[in-house]
Amino acid sequence: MAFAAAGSRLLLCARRLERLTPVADTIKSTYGVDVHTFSLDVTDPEAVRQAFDGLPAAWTDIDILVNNAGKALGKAAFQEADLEDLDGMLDANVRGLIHVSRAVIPGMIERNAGHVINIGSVAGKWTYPGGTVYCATKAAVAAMTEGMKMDLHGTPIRVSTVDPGLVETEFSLVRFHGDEKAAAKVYDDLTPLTAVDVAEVVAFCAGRPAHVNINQVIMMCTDQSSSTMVHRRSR
Ligand code: 8X3
Repeated sequence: MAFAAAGSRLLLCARRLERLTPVADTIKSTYGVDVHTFSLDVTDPEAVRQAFDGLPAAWTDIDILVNNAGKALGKAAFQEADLEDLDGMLDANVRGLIHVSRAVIPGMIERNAGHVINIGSVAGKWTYPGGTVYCATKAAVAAMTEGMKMDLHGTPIRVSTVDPGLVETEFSLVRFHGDEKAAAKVYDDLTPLTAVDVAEVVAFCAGRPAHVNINQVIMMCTDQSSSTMVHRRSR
């Protein structure tokens, strides 16, 4: 919505089109911008290739790529964690970002314009117990952001990472495999960031003049000071 408010046309993709379509309709009717949606599972490299190869002609020139797909699965100690969970995080957070970026960046190079904005996490900066592989995937996002900027050195393509701390979304519900109580506890007694808080910063990065590359933004709610330091008001 932050991009639509600034007048951008939006190419939106997600696994669940039935969740995305109403969002697209709201954006169109509120901001009057064009929106094109398609369903995509970024963990499927062939689907990523086909989706971007098959975009309608009017939608092939992508100026800004926001790599937002990602998840945490489980919070067990590394030696006890479900291997499927660990692989699932690698697939979405690392391989997904690689495949989507590789599908989009060549067009940016051809057009001599573009901005890749990766959504990392404070988990990439501070590892925490039970988050070993999730934190590793987000450290990988930080490394890929740094490396992409270097590999694109000399082009006008910008590369940024926005690294939030606690944001109240479905993130924890997914992490705890649908356990609503466990998910609610994460945000209990504090004021977390919202998706809008993060979107506004992403749009701010994209809205800087062409000669300004914001490399990294670390953002946390005021009640959080590191991955493991969280102030719960009544405790
Ligand atoms: C989300 C932040 O602290 O739950 O990436 O890992 S945290």
